[in-house]
Amino acid sequence: MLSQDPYQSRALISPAILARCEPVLYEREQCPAPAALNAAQRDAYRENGFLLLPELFSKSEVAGLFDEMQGMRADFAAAGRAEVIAEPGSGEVRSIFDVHRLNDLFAGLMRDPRVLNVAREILGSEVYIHQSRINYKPGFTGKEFYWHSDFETWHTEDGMPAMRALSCSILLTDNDEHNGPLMLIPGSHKHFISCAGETPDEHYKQSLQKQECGVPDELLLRYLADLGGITSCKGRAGSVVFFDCNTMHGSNGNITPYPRSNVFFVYNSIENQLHAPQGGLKPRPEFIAARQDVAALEPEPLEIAGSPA
Ligand code: 6CS
Ligand code: FE
Repeated sequence: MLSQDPYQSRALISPAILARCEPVLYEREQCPAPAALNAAQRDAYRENGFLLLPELFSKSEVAGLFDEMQGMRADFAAAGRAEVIAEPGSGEVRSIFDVHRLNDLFAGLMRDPRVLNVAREILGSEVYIHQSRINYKPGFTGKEFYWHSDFETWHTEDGMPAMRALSCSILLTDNDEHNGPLMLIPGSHKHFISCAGETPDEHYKQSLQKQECGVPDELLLRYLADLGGITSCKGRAGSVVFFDCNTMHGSNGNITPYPRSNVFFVYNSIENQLHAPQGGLKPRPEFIAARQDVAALEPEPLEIAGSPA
């Protein structure tokens, strides 16, 4: 029976490439926030599916965020909390989820107008946080994040209806060509790659360490890369990468001595709140996919003790 779902995945016999149904970026008239991007930046985001804003946050702001991130890693790893995901093998901290609810400084960061108003403009609506996390990618032991579309997971496993969400990655350390920067495929956001395979129960317990289900077929990935190439998002700490929920991305392992640590806020349109997951899957935990206390975020400038406003 043909499904009404335009983004059916992990249900068909073979992988497929499907059309995107939603706009990438909404018209400025729909935007509730003051204009945050110029015309060239809007065009680049619409065309590529991502945009790098260099050094949006100052060195002193980044120093405060970096110290907070280090403190969280020590405290949370010791406490054995579910939000902490360990690297396979070494047991080093790979990610901490839900940082916008677990830490006041990161709660303030996701409301800062320098990032919140960009999300409101691109998504053309009020927004809330679907998911937040720090990916530590520690030196020597930081493992890769294999190629994937976040939306393929968020639609299939979280019931996110439409492509009206984006990730904001704030670099807390320098991301250079050696230590595993985010790699994105320009233009890939325009095509939905339907994946083969079936979602295992409690898949997140494995996928957040090493994703093997819900990853693109190699031939289709090659097709997207031949079309758009591969861009490594390198930048100094304090820089910010905004990328569409469906832009194909991944990152290599980090064997350099230098960590590649980024905090990610996933802004979802308030019009795009989660439904039930596809195929009767059990909803993922609240720390991975927010369903409770959803409310439009109000911009509030970040205040970090000791750093000039
Ligand atoms: O499953 C998720 O929601 C997470 N997995 C990946 C590989 N990227 C997005 C998100 O952090
Ligand atoms: Fe991702």
